[in-house]
Amino acid sequence: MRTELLRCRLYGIVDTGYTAPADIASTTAALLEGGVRILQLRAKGLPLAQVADMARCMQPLCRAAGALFVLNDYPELAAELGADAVHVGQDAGPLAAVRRCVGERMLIGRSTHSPEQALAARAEGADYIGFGPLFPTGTKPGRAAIGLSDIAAVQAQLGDYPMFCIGGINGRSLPLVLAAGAQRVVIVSWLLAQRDIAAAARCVIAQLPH
Ligand code: TZP
Repeated sequence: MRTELLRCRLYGIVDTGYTAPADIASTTAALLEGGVRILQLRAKGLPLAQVADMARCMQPLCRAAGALFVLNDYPELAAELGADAVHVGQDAGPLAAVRRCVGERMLIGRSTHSPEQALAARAEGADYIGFGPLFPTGTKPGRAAIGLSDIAAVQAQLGDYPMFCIGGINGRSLPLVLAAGAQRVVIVSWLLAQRDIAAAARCVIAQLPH
């Protein structure tokens, strides 16, 4: 699973802030068709039973496409479902507790918002990190943008370790993010807003390092 993770350059998120429950399957399918190989369900503030239903809709589609399925925020549910990865924020407490909950096999991702948090997350045992938000974004309101200036130095310190730059990335800002040293990106709202999500994902992937 860790080898598959290393191959992932574009990380997609099906976020219920943008995708209606009825569209979960078609949006998932479009992202997978576009070549996304790691896909997260992010369902903030919804009842757990509904999150579980959505996860059960996405997970088999990801599996059939050979993509990693990531659940945001709910380690116990991720363990119950046998998700490939669980993604947690800074507020989730020590990663050792998350690891105990999900077992040795599952990947753990952690959101980080500074170089210090990025290095700490790896030291604590995260299999990958999100790093951002680079730009202000309505997907994470109230979280200050960290800009592009630390990307290259942090990625250099992390070597091959998967760091996914995130936050306000779109077709226009992507070249700036890549020029700043990003090797992997997460794009949420911009991708989900595209009329042809698969084509947009393909176009992004073609610009990323191979
Ligand atoms: N964590 C940091 S920024 C962000 C998350 C979940 C949201 C990114 O979404 P968008 O729509 O690509 O800015």
